[in-house]
Amino acid sequence: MAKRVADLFVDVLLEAGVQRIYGVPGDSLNGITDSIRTREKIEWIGMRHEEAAAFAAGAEAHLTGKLAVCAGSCGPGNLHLINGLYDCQRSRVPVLAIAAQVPSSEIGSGYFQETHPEHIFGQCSHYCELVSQPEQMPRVLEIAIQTAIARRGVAVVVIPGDVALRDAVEQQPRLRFPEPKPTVCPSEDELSQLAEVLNRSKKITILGGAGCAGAHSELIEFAGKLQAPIVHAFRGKEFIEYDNPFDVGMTGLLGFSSGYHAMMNCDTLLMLGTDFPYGQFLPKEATVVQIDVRGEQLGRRSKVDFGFVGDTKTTLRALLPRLQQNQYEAHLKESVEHYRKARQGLDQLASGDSGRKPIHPQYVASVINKLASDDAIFTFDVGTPVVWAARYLRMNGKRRLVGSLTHGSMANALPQAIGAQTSHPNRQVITMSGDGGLAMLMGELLTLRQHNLPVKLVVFKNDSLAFVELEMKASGFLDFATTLHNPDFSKIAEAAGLLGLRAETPEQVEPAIAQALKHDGPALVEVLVSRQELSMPPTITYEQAKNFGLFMLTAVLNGRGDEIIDLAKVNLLR
Ligand SMILES: Cc1cc2nc3c(=O)[nH]c(=O)nc-3n(C[C@H](O)[C@H](O)[C@H](O)COP(=O)(O)OP(=O)(O)OC[C@H]3O[C@@H](n4cnc5c(N)ncnc54)[C@H](O)[C@@H]3O)c2cc1C
Ligand SMILES: Cc1ncc(C[n+]2csc(CCOP(=O)(O)OP(=O)(O)O)c2C)c(N)n1
Ligand SMILES: [Mg+2]
Repeated sequence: MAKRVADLFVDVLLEAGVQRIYGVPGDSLNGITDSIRTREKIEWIGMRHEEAAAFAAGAEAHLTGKLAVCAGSCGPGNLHLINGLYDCQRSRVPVLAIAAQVPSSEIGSGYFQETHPEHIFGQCSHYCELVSQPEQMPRVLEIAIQTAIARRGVAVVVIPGDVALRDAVEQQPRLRFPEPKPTVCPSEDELSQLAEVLNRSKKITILGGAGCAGAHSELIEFAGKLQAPIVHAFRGKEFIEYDNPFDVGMTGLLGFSSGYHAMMNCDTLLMLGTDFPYGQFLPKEATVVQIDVRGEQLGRRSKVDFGFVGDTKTTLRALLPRLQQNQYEAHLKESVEHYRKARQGLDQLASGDSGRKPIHPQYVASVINKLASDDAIFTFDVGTPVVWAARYLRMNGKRRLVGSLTHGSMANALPQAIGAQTSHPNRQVITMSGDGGLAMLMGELLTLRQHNLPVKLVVFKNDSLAFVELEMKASGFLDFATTLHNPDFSKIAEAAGLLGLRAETPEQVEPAIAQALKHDGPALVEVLVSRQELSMPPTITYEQAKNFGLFMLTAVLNGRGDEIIDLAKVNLLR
């Protein structure tokens, strides 16, 4: 039998090392799904919603660094991919989306289910092209894959069902898919300039992000030479926080006061591989030096006095021999001491021994952190679980974090856990799910059972969209539209074939989570946590809140009344 375009399509995916496709089938995808049916080395992972398929592929790509694939049928099928694909694109993970299209002869007629995926996905991809005739294959697919890998992001191939079923013209994939791994270093002149700036600074703070991945030892040596506290942006947490005597926590709305102060009190801020988006938390007066592998990132978030294109590891290696040992210790010492105190304060909030309801979510997070394995993969919903993950999950270089941190979409945790568990069958995968987030893509509980994925879900059940409620309060709005009338999620889990458990009091939390983690299969623990955990400090009036603006929100998120005073002082006494 002649090879069909769909077969050639799957040949190319195999050549690119793709092991699975997350998706929902449909008539227009039949050529491709039928070709996968006959292959041993590539698997179809059926999901219940295409958005979840895109999130799952994104998590796989984040964790492996390699291309992952999702697919949707024509019209509504691939339209459902969009939110997950935006997340993948914003997080810079290599994902290929296969968007099937209506029959080629009908395009432009307003046919049943017709949409124009080239326009729809244009905004959330680096490459998005229609295969309108067999002669374009495999080239279009090969370019798509190479683009996703090289530019780290989304590529979309749109293919009408009938084109996939036609005879292939080319018979073999032509390309291999080299992943570019160049070392990028600033020039000799730039390195000298950089060394000169750093050598003459006393109070240096490093803000490191996800671009520091793989450069841990260089970063630590570098900070030691500069006596520089290291603040991390959230996506850098998993790569920076562990085995790090210079760590002073995160900054930003959810950050620690120590991270904030270390940035505000420095005279030179060195931004390394970060796209930390909140300009309000960047110092205005300090000299700002930024190093990023992408030139277009320089100066995006703050003024830069010196900007250099380089990858973190290569640049730091080249720079280290040019640096003198900074003799000024006070800035580092003060920042580390501040961090120790801030950490202590947060740990105190994570108590669960009162025996009284409601349960503090901080306690739940600290139990997850304590009981999780050394190489657990954590996913966490956008909502207050983001706060608890940032503050209570301790990294060690093996544990991994997956969130929707740049796109900031709800309902990410469960589908990302599916991608994590499918691609890492021997690792423990734990979600920190919001009750709002879980309900949004709850159908994916069925995917866990269907594919026997032993994901453990911990649901922070606060019967509200608590994060939004908090933002409303902090901005002086009356909270509205945030109450959730929830079912018993443990019973829903049971009905879906998972182990379902419930913790109503603090002493039930640890046994329930421990039991779920031991369970040989998927499990869900619903924990009834307090709704208004991060409440407004009572001594602050609305008028004051207005004046403090963002600082107020930070203090509220911190959950400790004393912090507002601290931040107010910094703000007002300048
Ligand atoms: C509800 C909510 C609240 C949040 N609150 C906070 C908060 O309080 N604090 C916070 O920090 N974040 C917070 N975030 C996350 C925030 O939105 C950003 O996603 C995050 O701060 C970005 O982290 P990053 O800079 O490490 O990663 P990215 O945004 O991914 O940036 C990485 C940078 O590194 C560069 N890079 C990549 N590889 C290399 C390399 N090898 N060498 C050099 N450069 C490289 C990239 O070009 C990019 O510029 C929140 C998110 C949500 C959803
Ligand atoms: C898809 C989507 N819709 C709406 C929002 C706005 N939003 C951010 S957090 C949040 C509440 C999340 O609620 P839940 O999952 O219950 O977590 P909680 O904050 O209550 O812990 C909402 C509605 C969003 N980020 N993404
Ligand atoms: Mg909630």
